[in-house]
Amino acid sequence: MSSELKNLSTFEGTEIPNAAEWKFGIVTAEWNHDITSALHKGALDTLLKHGAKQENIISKWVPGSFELTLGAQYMAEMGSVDAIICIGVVIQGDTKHFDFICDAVAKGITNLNMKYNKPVIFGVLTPNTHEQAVDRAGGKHGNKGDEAAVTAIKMLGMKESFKKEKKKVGY
Ligand code: RBF
Repeated sequence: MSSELKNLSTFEGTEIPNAAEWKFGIVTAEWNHDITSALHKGALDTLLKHGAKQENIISKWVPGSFELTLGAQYMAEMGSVDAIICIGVVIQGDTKHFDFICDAVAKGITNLNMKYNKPVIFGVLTPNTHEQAVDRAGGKHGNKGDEAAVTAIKMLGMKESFKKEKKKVGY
Protein backbone atom coordinates (compact mmCIF):
# COMPACT_ATOMS: atom_id res chain seq x y z
CA MET A 1 0.00 0.00 0.00
CA SER A 2 1.27 3.45 -0.83
CA SER A 3 0.65 4.71 2.71
CA GLU A 4 3.48 2.38 3.82
CA LEU A 5 5.72 5.14 2.43
CA LYS A 6 4.01 7.83 4.47
CA ASN A 7 3.45 8.11 8.18
CA LEU A 8 -0.10 9.36 8.57
CA SER A 9 0.74 11.34 11.71
CA THR A 10 3.65 13.39 10.35
CA PHE A 11 3.04 16.38 8.13
CA GLU A 12 5.03 18.19 5.49
CA GLY A 13 4.31 21.22 3.34
CA THR A 14 2.35 24.28 4.36
CA GLU A 15 1.97 25.25 8.00
CA ILE A 16 -1.07 23.86 9.83
CA PRO A 17 -3.33 26.82 10.71
CA ASN A 18 -4.80 27.40 14.15
CA ALA A 19 -8.28 25.90 14.33
CA ALA A 20 -9.67 27.93 17.26
CA GLU A 21 -12.31 29.76 15.22
CA TRP A 22 -13.81 26.77 13.43
CA LYS A 23 -16.51 24.24 14.21
CA PHE A 24 -15.99 20.61 13.23
CA GLY A 25 -18.19 17.55 12.82
CA ILE A 26 -16.79 14.03 13.02
CA VAL A 27 -18.97 11.25 11.61
CA THR A 28 -17.64 7.77 12.40
CA ALA A 29 -18.75 4.31 11.27
CA GLU A 30 -19.28 1.67 13.97
CA TRP A 31 -18.28 -1.23 11.70
CA ASN A 32 -14.72 -2.34 12.71
CA HIS A 33 -15.25 -0.33 15.90
CA ASP A 34 -11.89 -1.26 17.45
CA ILE A 35 -10.20 0.59 14.60
CA THR A 36 -12.68 3.39 13.93
CA SER A 37 -12.68 4.39 17.60
CA ALA A 38 -8.86 4.77 17.43
CA LEU A 39 -9.20 6.83 14.25
CA HIS A 40 -11.90 8.97 15.88
CA LYS A 41 -9.66 9.58 18.88
CA GLY A 42 -6.78 10.52 16.56
CA ALA A 43 -8.95 13.05 14.72
CA LEU A 44 -10.36 14.53 17.93
CA ASP A 45 -6.95 14.83 19.65
CA THR A 46 -5.44 16.39 16.52
CA LEU A 47 -8.20 19.00 16.25
CA LEU A 48 -7.70 19.90 19.92
CA LYS A 49 -3.90 19.98 19.49
CA HIS A 50 -4.30 22.55 16.72
CA GLY A 51 -6.51 24.84 18.77
CA ALA A 52 -10.07 23.67 18.10
CA LYS A 53 -12.32 24.02 21.15
CA GLN A 54 -13.94 20.91 22.59
CA GLU A 55 -17.35 22.61 22.52
CA ASN A 56 -16.89 23.25 18.79
CA ILE A 57 -16.46 19.58 17.90
CA ILE A 58 -19.57 17.43 17.37
CA SER A 59 -19.15 13.64 17.11
CA LYS A 60 -21.84 11.38 15.66
CA TRP A 61 -21.79 7.64 14.89
CA VAL A 62 -23.35 5.79 11.96
CA PRO A 63 -23.67 1.97 11.62
CA GLY A 64 -21.29 1.45 8.67
CA SER A 65 -19.20 3.31 6.12
CA PHE A 66 -22.06 3.22 3.63
CA GLU A 67 -24.01 5.52 5.97
CA LEU A 68 -21.18 8.08 6.23
CA THR A 69 -22.53 10.13 3.33
CA LEU A 70 -25.99 10.64 4.79
CA GLY A 71 -24.53 11.10 8.28
CA ALA A 72 -22.28 13.83 6.89
CA GLN A 73 -25.24 15.42 5.10
CA TYR A 74 -27.20 15.53 8.38
CA MET A 75 -24.11 17.03 10.02
CA ALA A 76 -23.82 19.68 7.28
CA GLU A 77 -27.49 20.61 7.49
CA MET A 78 -28.09 20.41 11.23
CA GLY A 79 -24.68 20.75 12.88
CA SER A 80 -23.76 24.16 11.39
CA VAL A 81 -20.15 23.06 11.17
CA ASP A 82 -17.36 24.48 8.98
CA ALA A 83 -15.85 21.10 8.08
CA ILE A 84 -16.74 17.44 8.43
CA ILE A 85 -14.43 14.48 8.93
CA CYS A 86 -15.84 11.09 7.86
CA ILE A 87 -14.19 8.05 9.43
CA GLY A 88 -14.59 4.43 8.43
CA VAL A 89 -12.72 1.19 7.73
CA VAL A 90 -13.61 -1.17 4.91
CA ILE A 91 -11.40 -4.26 4.86
CA GLN A 92 -11.04 -5.75 1.40
CA GLY A 93 -10.34 -9.31 2.42
CA ASP A 94 -13.40 -9.40 4.67
CA THR A 95 -16.14 -8.35 2.30
CA LYS A 96 -17.38 -8.74 -1.25
CA HIS A 97 -19.20 -5.47 -0.57
CA PHE A 98 -15.79 -3.71 -0.59
CA ASP A 99 -16.04 -2.12 -4.05
CA PHE A 100 -19.70 -1.14 -3.67
CA ILE A 101 -19.16 0.50 -0.30
CA CYS A 102 -15.88 2.25 -1.21
CA ASP A 103 -17.22 3.58 -4.53
CA ALA A 104 -20.44 4.78 -2.93
CA VAL A 105 -18.70 6.56 -0.06
CA ALA A 106 -15.98 8.12 -2.22
CA LYS A 107 -18.55 9.50 -4.68
CA GLY A 108 -20.98 10.46 -1.91
CA ILE A 109 -18.35 12.41 0.00
CA THR A 110 -17.05 14.10 -3.16
CA ASN A 111 -20.59 15.26 -3.93
CA LEU A 112 -21.02 16.67 -0.42
CA ASN A 113 -17.84 18.75 -0.81
CA MET A 114 -19.38 20.34 -3.89
CA LYS A 115 -22.94 20.57 -2.53
CA TYR A 116 -22.02 22.44 0.66
CA ASN A 117 -18.77 24.10 -0.51
CA LYS A 118 -17.24 22.85 2.74
CA PRO A 119 -14.40 20.41 3.38
CA VAL A 120 -15.88 16.93 3.87
CA ILE A 121 -12.89 14.69 4.45
CA PHE A 122 -12.51 11.08 3.32
CA GLY A 123 -10.99 9.55 6.47
CA VAL A 124 -11.76 6.03 5.31
CA LEU A 125 -9.17 3.26 5.45
CA THR A 126 -9.46 0.63 2.69
CA PRO A 127 -6.80 -1.95 3.65
CA ASN A 128 -6.49 -5.56 2.57
CA THR A 129 -6.27 -6.88 6.13
CA HIS A 130 -7.23 -6.03 9.69
CA GLU A 131 -3.52 -5.83 10.56
CA GLN A 132 -2.91 -3.15 7.90
CA ALA A 133 -5.80 -1.19 9.38
CA VAL A 134 -4.30 -1.43 12.89
CA ASP A 135 -0.98 -0.16 11.49
CA ARG A 136 -2.81 2.99 10.29
CA ALA A 137 -4.93 3.54 13.41
CA GLY A 138 -2.14 4.60 15.74
CA GLY A 139 0.24 1.79 14.78
CA LYS A 140 3.49 1.81 12.85
CA HIS A 141 2.15 3.94 9.96
CA GLY A 142 0.58 6.59 12.20
CA ASN A 143 -3.12 7.40 12.47
CA LYS A 144 -5.37 8.17 9.49
CA GLY A 145 -7.61 10.13 11.89
CA ASP A 146 -4.73 12.60 12.53
CA GLU A 147 -4.26 13.03 8.80
CA ALA A 148 -7.97 13.55 8.17
CA ALA A 149 -8.14 16.23 10.90
CA VAL A 150 -5.10 18.07 9.54
CA THR A 151 -6.63 17.93 6.05
CA ALA A 152 -9.85 19.52 7.34
CA ILE A 153 -7.88 22.30 9.08
CA LYS A 154 -5.67 22.94 6.04
CA MET A 155 -8.68 23.17 3.69
CA LEU A 156 -10.38 25.66 6.03
CA GLY A 157 -7.10 27.61 6.12
CA MET A 158 -7.11 27.70 2.33
CA LYS A 159 -10.71 28.92 2.24
CA GLU A 160 -9.87 31.61 4.82
CA SER A 161 -6.83 32.74 2.78
CA PHE A 162 -9.10 33.64 -0.15
CA LYS A 163 -11.28 35.76 2.13
CA LYS A 164 -8.18 37.62 3.38
CA GLU A 165 -6.87 38.16 -0.18
CA LYS A 166 -10.30 39.45 -1.23
CA LYS A 167 -10.19 42.05 1.56
CA LYS A 168 -6.62 43.07 0.61
CA VAL A 169 -7.41 43.82 -3.04
CA GLY A 170 -10.81 45.23 -2.11
CA TYR A 171 -13.20 43.38 -4.41
N1 RBF B 1 -19.15 -1.27 6.76
C1 RBF B 1 -17.91 -0.81 7.00
O1 RBF B 1 -17.75 0.32 7.45
N2 RBF B 1 -16.81 -1.61 6.76
C2 RBF B 1 -16.92 -2.87 6.27
O2 RBF B 1 -15.88 -3.51 6.09
C3 RBF B 1 -18.21 -3.37 6.00
N3 RBF B 1 -18.36 -4.62 5.50
C4 RBF B 1 -19.61 -5.07 5.25
C5 RBF B 1 -19.79 -6.38 4.74
C6 RBF B 1 -21.04 -6.87 4.50
C7 RBF B 1 -21.18 -8.25 3.97
C8 RBF B 1 -22.17 -6.05 4.75
C9 RBF B 1 -23.56 -6.56 4.49
C10 RBF B 1 -22.02 -4.78 5.23
C11 RBF B 1 -20.75 -4.28 5.50
N4 RBF B 1 -20.58 -3.00 6.05
C12 RBF B 1 -19.32 -2.53 6.27
C13 RBF B 1 -21.74 -2.20 6.49
C14 RBF B 1 -22.26 -1.22 5.45
O3 RBF B 1 -21.42 -0.07 5.40
C15 RBF B 1 -23.68 -0.78 5.84
O4 RBF B 1 -23.68 -0.31 7.16
C16 RBF B 1 -24.68 -1.92 5.76
O5 RBF B 1 -24.60 -2.55 4.51
C17 RBF B 1 -26.10 -1.39 6.00
O6 RBF B 1 -27.00 -2.45 6.03
